[in-house]
Amino acid sequence: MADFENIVILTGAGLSAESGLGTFRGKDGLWTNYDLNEVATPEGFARNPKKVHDFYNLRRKGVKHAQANAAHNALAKLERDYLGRILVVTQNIDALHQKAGSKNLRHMHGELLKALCQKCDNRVEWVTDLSTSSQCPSCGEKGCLRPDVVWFGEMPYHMEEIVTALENCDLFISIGTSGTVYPAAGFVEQARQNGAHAVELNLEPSDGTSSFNEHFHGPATEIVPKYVERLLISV
Ligand code: BJW
Repeated sequence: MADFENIVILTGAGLSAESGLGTFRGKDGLWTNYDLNEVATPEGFARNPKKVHDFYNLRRKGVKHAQANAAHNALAKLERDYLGRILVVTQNIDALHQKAGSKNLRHMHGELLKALCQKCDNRVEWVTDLSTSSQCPSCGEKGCLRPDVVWFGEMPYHMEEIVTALENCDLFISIGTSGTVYPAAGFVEQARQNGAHAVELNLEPSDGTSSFNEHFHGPATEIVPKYVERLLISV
């Protein structure tokens, strides 16, 4: 019998930082170099779709070539070897959890290697550049595709399922996220209200650090494999 039966793991940009993908906040963060109102809101996209496509086309190239790191691999191993149920909820739009082998995974902020058609609502795999004249493979309409990512003011994906998982988990682990963006920033409180033990694994204390029962600070590639080993030994 495992110590914890239902584990929810929330991941953020810090998990992929050591795979060469940038984080959002802080000195070298994406939001230091780009205005999020211009590139990460539906209003910004309506004003200047080319600018938004250029921003995501550049990041798509990086994501296509990035490799999973020791932290992604450790989480995939946990899912394979742990006796309890593991759900990974990621805010990241990269594909590194899949590359590492995670299966029970929800992308709450969408996926960069997919496009969403604003005409027919279908999602399609998309690994090349998007432009204002790209054609939807589902409905054939031109100029209606956008990156399949969740911008500010939009409802994140899978919320019903995530809230149910938070209500039922007995361990909540947050990895590599600053805890500044809602609703993800509120997950720790939701989990704790239902009795879960909460653990923060991050380079530094996050904005919501006082909500957690335990903290481990350091690079994800060091602290995540160690914490996973601890969980696996306790089985
Ligand atoms: C390492 C490391 C290493 C570094 N090892 N660690 C006022 C109050 C409350 C809410 C709102 C408000 N005003 C507006 C809102 C809502 C808004 C919001 O939260 N705004 C805040 C800024 C205040 N939220 C929304 O609009 C969301 N939708 C919504 O709320 O819908 C309504 C709703 C109602 C009720 C229920 C449910 C919904 C949508 C948010 C969409 C966010 N989109 C983005 C862009 C996605 C596409 C893209 O990638 O471009 O998502 S923004 C960006 O931030 C991205 C990320 O997923 C998200 C979180 O960032 P993350 O992952 O935490 O990264 P960082 O950079 O912030 O932190 C990295 C951390 O890692 C740091 O702590 C480092 O120290 C650490 N680190 N290297 C370990 N090696």
